[in-house]
Amino acid sequence: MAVNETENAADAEVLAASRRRTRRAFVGFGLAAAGAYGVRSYLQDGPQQQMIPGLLHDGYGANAAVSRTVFREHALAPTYPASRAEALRVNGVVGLKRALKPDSYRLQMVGVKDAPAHPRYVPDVTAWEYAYTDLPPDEDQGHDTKTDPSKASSTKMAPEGMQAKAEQDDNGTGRAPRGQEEAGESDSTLSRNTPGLLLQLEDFLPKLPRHELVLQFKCIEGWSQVAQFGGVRMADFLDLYPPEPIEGRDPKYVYLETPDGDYYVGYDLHVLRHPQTLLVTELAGKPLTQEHGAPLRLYTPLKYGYKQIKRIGLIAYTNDKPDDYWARLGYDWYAGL
Ligand SMILES: Nc1nc2c(c(=O)[nH]1)N[C@H]1C(S)=C(S)[C@@H](COP(=O)(O)O)O[C@H]1N2
Ligand SMILES: [Mo]
Repeated sequence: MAVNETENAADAEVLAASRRRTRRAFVGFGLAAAGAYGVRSYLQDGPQQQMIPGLLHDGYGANAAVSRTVFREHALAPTYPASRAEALRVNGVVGLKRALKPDSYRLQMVGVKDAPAHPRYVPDVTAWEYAYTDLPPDEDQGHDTKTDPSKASSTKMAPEGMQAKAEQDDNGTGRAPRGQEEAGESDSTLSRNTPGLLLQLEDFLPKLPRHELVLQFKCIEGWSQVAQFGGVRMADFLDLYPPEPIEGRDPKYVYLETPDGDYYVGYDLHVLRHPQTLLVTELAGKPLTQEHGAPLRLYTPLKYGYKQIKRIGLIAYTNDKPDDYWARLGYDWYAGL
């Protein structure tokens, strides 16, 4: 495939640059060298030499300095031939427990430069109401009375109590409460009357080059799979909607959240600008399913699975280190590989 070939050429170039950089980094950061070696060989030796996830995690997973030094915007994770791609398992459905009605999808964007001049500007992005169905739209919604609710797929319905609670208790904000799962409400969730853009997929997908990447997906629980992701580069998307500078500079972070606010992650802006960080719309050449994060999820080979947020409802630039679902539950915020 043409895109892949171009990408491989680009990969070779960037890899060469990253080797030079990494060598320089070793001179400057002698202390980090022991830790960086493993990451470096994983990056450069590619698929033949695969790291054991547990080892990566224990050794350097929590070391933000190493992950910043080695990755920056330049080093690339190995890519694989499409024939190596596996059927990615579904893991984690926080924020996905009801099926989103595709027509009601909007991407909230906050902190964008000159937002008020944009045709998709709204004075309060939080006022947008997402609509849900009990069944994924690709499933038969006929009256099948034989369906055993205890065997229902996790996309079908929130537990009854949860939904009832969501309707009553809106804290006077006029919208459903956020953070209905184990980690609770995010400290970074938007307050009412936050202005920004309300984007539809058609606003940006046709404007951005598409990319297919076959990369390794690693969950901190110890499993990894090679999967084929299709979508657009996050870097290209962010260039289309650049940040309003804060004190003359780019903001440091980006906060992302599911439409219901139940799952959320924080990223360093430079990680999202990495050329292999994708806004994913397809998995294994097919549109994402709801459980894999339709219509839009994130994938970056720089981070563990728990940073790969599915069903993105909000992308917000910020200078405050954003809250993060699994960081609240004790995992490392950086989750670096
Ligand atoms: N919205 C949302 N995104 C999520 C999660 C989740 O529970 N909810 N789980 C994360 C974890 S821990 C992993 S390993 C990956 C799994 O992605 P997959 O189900 O597409 O394999 O999604 C990540 N993104
Ligand atoms: Mo995970």
